[in-house]
Amino acid sequence: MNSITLPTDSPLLSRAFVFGSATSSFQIEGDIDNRLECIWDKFCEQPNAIADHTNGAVACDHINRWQEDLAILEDLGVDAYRFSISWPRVINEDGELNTKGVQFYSTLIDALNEKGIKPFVTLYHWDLPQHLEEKGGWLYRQTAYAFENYVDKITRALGERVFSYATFNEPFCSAYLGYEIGVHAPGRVGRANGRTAAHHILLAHGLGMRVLRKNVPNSEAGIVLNFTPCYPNSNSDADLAATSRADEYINQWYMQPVMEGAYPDVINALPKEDRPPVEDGDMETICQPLDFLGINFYTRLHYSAPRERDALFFEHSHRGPTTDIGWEIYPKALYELLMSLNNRYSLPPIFITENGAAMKDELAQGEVKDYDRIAYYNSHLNVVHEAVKNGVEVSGYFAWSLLDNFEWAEGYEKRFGLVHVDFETQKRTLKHSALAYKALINSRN
Ligand code: IFM
Repeated sequence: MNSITLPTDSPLLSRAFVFGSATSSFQIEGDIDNRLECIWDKFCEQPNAIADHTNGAVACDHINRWQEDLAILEDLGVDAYRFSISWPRVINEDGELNTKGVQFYSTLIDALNEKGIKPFVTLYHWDLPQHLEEKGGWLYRQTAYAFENYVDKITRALGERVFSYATFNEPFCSAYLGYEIGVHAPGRVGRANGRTAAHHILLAHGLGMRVLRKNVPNSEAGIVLNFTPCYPNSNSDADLAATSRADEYINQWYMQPVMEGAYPDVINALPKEDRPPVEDGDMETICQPLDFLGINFYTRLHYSAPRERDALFFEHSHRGPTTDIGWEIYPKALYELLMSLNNRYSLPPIFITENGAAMKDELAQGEVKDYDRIAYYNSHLNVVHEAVKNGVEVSGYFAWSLLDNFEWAEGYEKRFGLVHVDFETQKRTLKHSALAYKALINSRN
């Protein structure tokens, strides 16, 4: 497939629908000498933490090449660019602003606005300053207040030139992958750790939302959650019950507190010592009205009854067909997710803040004919169209990612970009998926 095609009367083709692309600071920036160390710098030093033993020292060298990257965004014709601010680049150890770091984002934001590209900023995309980790990181309640200070300082500096602020990207990944199973930075393990980290991140979200309302009332404010819809491996009662526990533990654990100020019932299945350290007033702080909910979607998973004592469920490996990172391609799960969230919650407008695929790309004669990635985008955008037709308010879609970049524990081997990056030369090459995305964007009236 070499094009992305939506029905001609699709609401996604109205100019009001935002098409964009997304990146994050650690994954693209490089230039680590001009910022504080973050937990990912440290994690990359651990033997075997990263599949190809790389790190973020150079990444896409975006700090030096941002103008070239901006020109690519302009060429694609996107309405918006979603990127994250590196907390360790803009706040010094004493909690005050690093003016050089702020200047970088300030210039980028002005340049985006000049070109009519809306800046969508994520305040935390996993790069916690290492000095805060050394005090306990997200296991330490005070980190939520350090985040509040960071949000206060950076929003005073950047102000309402930013169209949209998201407090966090994928709290699940920071808390569960980083503090519960240890496959992401900072590499800690244990259920109590995971639940504690999640709670402090959610608290930080609530504190951050209050600051956003005060400092930048005319910018949009919200959060980005990732969802991996859970499907039962069979229709047995035991598998169905385990699947619902998995959904509560993986997905609703973040959604329900943010939307309704309560943890899901699965919390009662945890021993007391593994439950999050909720203090009076925390749940009210976490549950702030949102201007938007960002949804990141890539795949689904299957579950059955637990096979070990103390486990809540058993997670199966991905079924085929899969992308190069091994995740099942199943667009219907995105449709079902959007419909089920819309039925269950009173939702603000949704942005699909990430969706995309790592594929085995081949650069040959200056071209990457990634028709498999185009098919992925096509099928997922078409289910978003279906959900909108069926009453879900989706306001925009961001392709993950603009550039091939540092894919966390996978290093540089898994490529998600619309744009191919040669990490030796830093040459950027638009893949055929970028051309298809551009054609879709330009086909609007
Ligand atoms: O690359 C990541 C991104 O940082 C967060 N969401 C998922 C992407 C693909 O794994």
